[in-house]
Amino acid sequence: MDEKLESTLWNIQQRNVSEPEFIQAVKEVLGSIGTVLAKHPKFAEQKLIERICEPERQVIFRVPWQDDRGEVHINRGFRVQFNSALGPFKGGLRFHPSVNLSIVKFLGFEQIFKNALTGMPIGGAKGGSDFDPKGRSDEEVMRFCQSFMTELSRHLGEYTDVPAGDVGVGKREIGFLFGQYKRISNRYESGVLTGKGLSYGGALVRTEATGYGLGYFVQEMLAARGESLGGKTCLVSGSGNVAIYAIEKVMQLGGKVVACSDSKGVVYDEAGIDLPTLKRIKEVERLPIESYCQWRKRAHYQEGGNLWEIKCDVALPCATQNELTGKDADALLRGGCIAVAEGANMPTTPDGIEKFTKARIAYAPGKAANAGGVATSALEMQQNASRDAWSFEYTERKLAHIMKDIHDRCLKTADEFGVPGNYAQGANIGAFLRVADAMQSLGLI
Ligand code: NDP
Ligand code: 2IT
Repeated sequence: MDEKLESTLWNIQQRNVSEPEFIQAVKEVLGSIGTVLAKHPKFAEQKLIERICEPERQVIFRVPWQDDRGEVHINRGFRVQFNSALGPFKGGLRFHPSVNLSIVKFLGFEQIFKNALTGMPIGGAKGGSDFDPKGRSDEEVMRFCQSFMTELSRHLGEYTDVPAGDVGVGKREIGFLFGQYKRISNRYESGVLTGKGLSYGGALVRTEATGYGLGYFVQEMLAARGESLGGKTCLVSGSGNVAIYAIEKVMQLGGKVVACSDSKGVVYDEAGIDLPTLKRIKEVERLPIESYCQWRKRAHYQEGGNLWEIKCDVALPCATQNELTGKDADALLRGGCIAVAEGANMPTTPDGIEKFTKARIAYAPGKAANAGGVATSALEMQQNASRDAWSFEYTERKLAHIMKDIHDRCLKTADEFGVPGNYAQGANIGAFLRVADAMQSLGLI
């Protein structure tokens, strides 16, 4: 990083001292744009970096709710509306006990660039709460969502800010949130949330979109190196929405996924993960991954195990931030891994990324590889705006096309800026250019 950028980063660090994840995300992006600033000195003169790194608006609020026994709980709600130069704020909501301002800001910051890469008219945002839905009844989750939306509703709108799901927020939560928004606003404003159920304005393929999009991205990455997914052994961390549909698409494309995980442990199934079993456990019964082995006797479960020590050709981290460290990267490279694509947001630590880059394997950052989720959210918004509903096949074709486009744009930009084959830099530069151009055109915003 050049001296000027170093000093900009230092200032951003001083202004956000207790936000390590946010600083990590900023540092990663700034590390890519030195050459852009050299080509476009106006961006630096107009303090574009400083402006992009400061959210347009941040809301933090109290969320009181009562559990089934009548006990009162108070959680903290967040919405960071980071950048609306390209379109209404757009990005998911995360319900997990680890949620804090640093995590919401890193996710919102990444979302600006991810959304720019999709080529669609959506700005960047993220929100959530430190509420833990695990072990809570449907009624408790509903009361929490209603209380959360009672405040959040003031800040939303189909032309203002459009949330969706993320960790701990799926169809059930989106249903409760939409129901409360509808009551408060007295409007059937379908486009205010995405990831909705099919009976009330949801779109086909949105459930599968992030994982499917990741599968398509990996296919493109391998094809660019004269390889394919056929016969490749793959690892997918996590076992939530992104992981499940990444496994499904990788298998459809000929790969074999032998292991997945959750926050408690790792399951290894040499014959390949059995999807109906995984879906029943995780989507219907909401059980820990350990129970997979009750149905698949030949599978092994290791509590607290490390997925990345299993030998593979392709690794897809789909759980959470910083889940794949430098040491894990060493283990993967030793095992012969040739491609890593991120389904989660920022799952690889900076030293992990450095190792993959040095080894010159194919490495795709989340903001490119997992953009299929938000891109399909934008397709849901299109359907809502035109009161239309597209078929699964038509929508999936659009998703595949979008992922190929993102892939090709990353490589083309990397070539143009003298870092051939570097998806991380190609993604950062391509996205930054789009956002910076829009911000410049809109005056001092
Ligand atoms: P889910 O809640 O459906 O699943 C999350 C999975 O990751 C679970 O297996 C969970 O295990 C595991 N996990 C979550 N937090 C942790 C943690 N702190 N430590 C270890 N394991 C953890 O979420 P999603 O599948 O939707 O999201 C997964 C990742 O993908 C996140 O990084 C998210 O930001 C990203 N993403 C999601 C998109 C979407 O459309 N949903 C779009 C793009 C990116 P357990 O059940 O034990 O907690
Ligand atoms: O990280 C992400 O891109 C998401 N959680 C999906 C956001 C969205 O608005 O669909």
